[in-house]
Amino acid sequence: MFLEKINSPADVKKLSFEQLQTLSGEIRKTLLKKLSEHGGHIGPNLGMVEMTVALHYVFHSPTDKIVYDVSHQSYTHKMLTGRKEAFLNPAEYDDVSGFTNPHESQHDCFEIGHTSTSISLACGLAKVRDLKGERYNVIALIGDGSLSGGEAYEGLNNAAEAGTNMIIIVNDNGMSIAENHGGLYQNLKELRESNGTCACNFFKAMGLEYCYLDDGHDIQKLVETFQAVQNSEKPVVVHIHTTKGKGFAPAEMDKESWHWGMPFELATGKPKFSFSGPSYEDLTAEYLLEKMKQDSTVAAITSGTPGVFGFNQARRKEAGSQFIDVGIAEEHAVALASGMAADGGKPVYGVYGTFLQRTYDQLSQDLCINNNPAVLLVFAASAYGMTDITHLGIYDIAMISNIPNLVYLAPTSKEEYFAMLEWGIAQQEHPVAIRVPATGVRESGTADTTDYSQLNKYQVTRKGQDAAILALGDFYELGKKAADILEKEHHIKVTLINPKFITGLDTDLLDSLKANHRMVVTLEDGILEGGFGEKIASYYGLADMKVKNFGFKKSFPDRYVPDELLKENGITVEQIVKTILAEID
Ligand SMILES: Cc1ncc(C[n+]2csc(CCOP(=O)(O)OP(=O)(O)O)c2C)c(N)n1
Repeated sequence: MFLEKINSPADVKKLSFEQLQTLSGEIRKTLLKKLSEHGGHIGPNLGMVEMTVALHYVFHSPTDKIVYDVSHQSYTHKMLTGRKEAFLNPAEYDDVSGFTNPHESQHDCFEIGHTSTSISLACGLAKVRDLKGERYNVIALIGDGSLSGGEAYEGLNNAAEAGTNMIIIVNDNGMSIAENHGGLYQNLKELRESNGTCACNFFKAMGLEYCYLDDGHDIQKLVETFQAVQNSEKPVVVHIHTTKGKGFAPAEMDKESWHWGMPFELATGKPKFSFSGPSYEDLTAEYLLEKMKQDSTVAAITSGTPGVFGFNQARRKEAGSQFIDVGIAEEHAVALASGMAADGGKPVYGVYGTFLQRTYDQLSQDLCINNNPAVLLVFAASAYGMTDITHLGIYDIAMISNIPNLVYLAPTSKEEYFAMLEWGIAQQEHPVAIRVPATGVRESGTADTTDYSQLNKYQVTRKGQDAAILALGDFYELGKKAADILEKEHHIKVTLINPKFITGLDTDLLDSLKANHRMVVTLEDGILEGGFGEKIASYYGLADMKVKNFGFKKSFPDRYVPDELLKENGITVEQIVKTILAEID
């Protein structure tokens, strides 16, 4: 096996074209074995095998710098840069992350997981190289889907003016996670169909040099293409056509489902684990489809992740023009929602908390200053969401809840979630965001008849004394468990509160607690700094009330086990009980 002998890119350079082809076959087989046992980004990596081999054959990493966009497609790069054992040896599978990671290797430039940033990052590397008077190649590798993000355009615009070495490889497999959307993709299609020769050329119009390669799996052609642009003195776009999922029939046939996946049977493609039971994704899509039928102004918006709220291909078709995929353009999605809501539309934007991070200004400026009644559904905003350092879901409360006018709601059950969503869509007063529970669908069994237009009214679910637990959203169950233990094992009845409103204080209730409570405990599934609990603590500042905030300390945990992260941060039922007992016993 050639792969077993590859310890660095220098070993790739020793091989003949035929051997490089054999190596590619070995890599694809190795990828498939690991992916089938471990899960990961399947289609993107299968499509990048030959291109990565050719990149390392031609360029001289780490002197030449390769910046992978999202970097979810960097598995072959890892194999060729000293990390093959993490793919060949199951015991070492978890030794590498799913994204580029400078802590793992000097061949990885950045720790990255969000899209559309590679050209900007590469512009930075190229600029400092030039300022220092050094010479090497800077390469940004970006997928066609990721070109739909605003930062990619900003990067192209800047690169065009740089007038210096920068190689922008566009890996065009004709897909984002789902199908691409937007005007750019018509031009990419024309370019593919004309072998890169059509008169209308987006990249040339931006002032960039351009070349095209139709078969991104032909090693020799890839090598020749890269050699032609190596050491270019100008920014150049190398547009390469590849097949997402290349070499694995199920992934080639259903590219959307195979973008990322859990372990599967190699022979059949059948998933090894199946999840049954209700999910907020499916429930949300079904609910919205119903709403769309009743009201033609209801529209669901996604920024390149339709699955976030259950819009699979069939549901997208059913929704028709009431489903809008703007591409991977979160900033635009928020502003679009604001625009629709400004004139009587009822937009519902479904988004992962981690990706919403890039929209702070659109939330603040376009949406909230204008106080337009759009609805945002924030998914995986939880320590139980995605656990990679690049995809954390614990910053949203601090980010969103400090923007005026926005009403951010934290349901604790299915009934509450849909009551909030129903109200959010119907009302015309506020921008509303809902933090969709990330720990599974819990039914309370009781209809939620709350009038959410009465803002900031917390719900007391158990009346007690001495201590009150304010348990927000997903962490309500944790508070309830602590209250149960205190009652059953220690015969102490504490007050339990479901705040529901993240963005505002129920000052009447907080004041009333002063009468017979000495301490307030807050629980939130997010960072403490700037979060919900701090606002409660600050409100009680001068009062005779102790406040203990449970939440996560501000940090960038990586590939953590959620329950362990809770434990490290002292967020266990035992810890909560202990804290309360210490203060009131
Ligand atoms: C800001 C942001 N939004 C959404 C995502 C989720 N996401 C990961 S990869 C991807 C599609 C990327 O498509 P493309 O660049 O064409 O790469 P491919 O996977 O097709 O190789 C999306 C939407 C993300 N990583 N970052």
